[in-house]
Amino acid sequence: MAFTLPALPYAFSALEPHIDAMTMEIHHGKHHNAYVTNLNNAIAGTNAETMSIEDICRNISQFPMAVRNNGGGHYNHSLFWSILSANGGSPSGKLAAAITTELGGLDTLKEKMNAAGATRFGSGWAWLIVGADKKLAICSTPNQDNPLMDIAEVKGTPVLGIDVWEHAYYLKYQNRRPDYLGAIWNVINWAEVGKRYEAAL
Ligand code: MN3
Repeated sequence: MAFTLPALPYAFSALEPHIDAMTMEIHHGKHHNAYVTNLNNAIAGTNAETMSIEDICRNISQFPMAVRNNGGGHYNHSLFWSILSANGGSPSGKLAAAITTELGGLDTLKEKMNAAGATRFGSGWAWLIVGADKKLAICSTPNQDNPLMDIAEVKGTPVLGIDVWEHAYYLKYQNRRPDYLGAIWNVINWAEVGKRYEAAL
């Protein structure tokens, strides 16, 4: 059972002007597709072929680096496409309440995630997670690691992830990662983040 590239739930141009269509097309069709292909090659003939991508991540220390890099790449990007939307609205319900009580509000959440993304040296991800204590927390990971992985410094269930690899923003923002991080909040799918939050509780 091979992993497959999930279809984007919107057009490449849907997130304009915040994320440009060419970046989306290359990011999804080339970068994510390569992670899927390389993951399938890396797990061919191993017990990972029958595992979910989440379970592979949770046990990643048992696998070679190719599975860590490409399995993380597949999980991270599948989540990333789902938490973006042209009309993302704002946090509501239990998620909105937790953002207020556990993080000090949405503005603080954005500031902390932007700082986590901006200070991640090289390539990686900024994350909003639900920790083992069921509380929201913010962290970042290098490369294609994620907080599900047993090797992660800060562990938890990701509910929102922001890709800070240059391939996610360079065509439009060049070296200005903070500008990309500022703009992405216009296209966060808060209903999906809320759904992931409640599932993680
Ligand atoms: Mn990427």
